[in-house]
Amino acid sequence: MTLKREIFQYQAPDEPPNKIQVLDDDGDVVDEDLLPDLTDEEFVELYYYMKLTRAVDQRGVSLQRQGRSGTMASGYGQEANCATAYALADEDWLIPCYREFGSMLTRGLDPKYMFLYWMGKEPGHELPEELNTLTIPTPIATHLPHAAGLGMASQILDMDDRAFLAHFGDGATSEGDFHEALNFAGSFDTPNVFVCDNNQYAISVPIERQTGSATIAQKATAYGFDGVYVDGMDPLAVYTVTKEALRRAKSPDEGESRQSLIEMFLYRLGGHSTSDDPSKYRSEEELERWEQKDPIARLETFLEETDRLDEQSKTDIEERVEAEVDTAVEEAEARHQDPKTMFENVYHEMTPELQRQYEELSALREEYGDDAFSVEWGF
Ligand SMILES: Cc1ncc(C[n+]2csc(CCOP(=O)(O)OP(=O)(O)O)c2C)c(N)n1
Repeated sequence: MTLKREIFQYQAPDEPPNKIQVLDDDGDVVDEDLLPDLTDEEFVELYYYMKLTRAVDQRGVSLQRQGRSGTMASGYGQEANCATAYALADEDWLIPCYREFGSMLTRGLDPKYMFLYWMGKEPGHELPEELNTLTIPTPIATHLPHAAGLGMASQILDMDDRAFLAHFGDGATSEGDFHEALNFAGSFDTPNVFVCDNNQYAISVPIERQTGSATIAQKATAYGFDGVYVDGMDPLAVYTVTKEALRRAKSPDEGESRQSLIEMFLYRLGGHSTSDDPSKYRSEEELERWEQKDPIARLETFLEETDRLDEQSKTDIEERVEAEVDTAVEEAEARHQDPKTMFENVYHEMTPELQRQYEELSALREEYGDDAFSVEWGF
């Protein structure tokens, strides 16, 4: 049977909308209107944080390969998340995810916390309170209801001068927690900015198997707020859209939603984690295509072409970053963590099964020394 008139009013777009972009793949400005309003020093500072993030990332992978650290999820290629944190005010809150640790470093977190975290040492979770930054969650999307809850708490406490920005991957959008958080934020009108780092894969599952929507950004409509689709490997575009989303979160104009869903469309240039071999599910050609969009190279070209960065300052930043990473690794390695704590800190009292596991590990350590627990695990 065919109906006499069309009753479906909402139709899925066939094509993704245009991506918001300030820099093209070569680092040339393509949209002057959206160029961030930053000082020369601030532009270079953002670049410094991105370089620091990559250096921490590379060292993290190297330490894991040497058996000096556990599994880590590399953020190689995703360093433009530094730009979301760079747009935050001190009183705002960052609710990060494991791959977006660049945003945490940009918030002022000492890189030693990242190494402690990857080494499985507990202080890696005990972040300085004044950074208004939650610790890294491992379960996918569980931090999103926390972000919405923080937004609601700020309303109850009449703290309407702050926003709550959360990062998550495309895979997270298939979790109930994602829908619950965005639904909650839209219906309670909380000051939230949700940032999906859509790197197009959840481990080996491609984005086509994650959603039938043309974009993640368009999902915002269903929760009653606005979405924006941005080139996630263009740090200047990411900064501009985040700044705007934060303004709306704190004081939306008539007709604007307080919440935003930002989709950073990008690519992870490394593996899912140090346990992953992406060549099993991605082609060499695809990787090479996305390597041309490297966010650090693009910002670097922009800074050089606009006389904000020269060879000397580039070398200075590289040396500074290397020294900071050396110190951070040294401090993290020096921190002793008794493996017993992983059994002790689960429940108030160790259950009989945990007690049994603890005794087994103790016996192995007795026999083999600390090699007994240097095993590789994946997530
Ligand atoms: C609730 C839950 N289910 C499954 C996993 C296993 N897991 C770890 S990372 C990951 C993929 C997540 O993909 P995405 O959200 O796109 O983020 P990305 O890793 O690509 O940054 C999965 C399924 C988990 N950590 N938590």
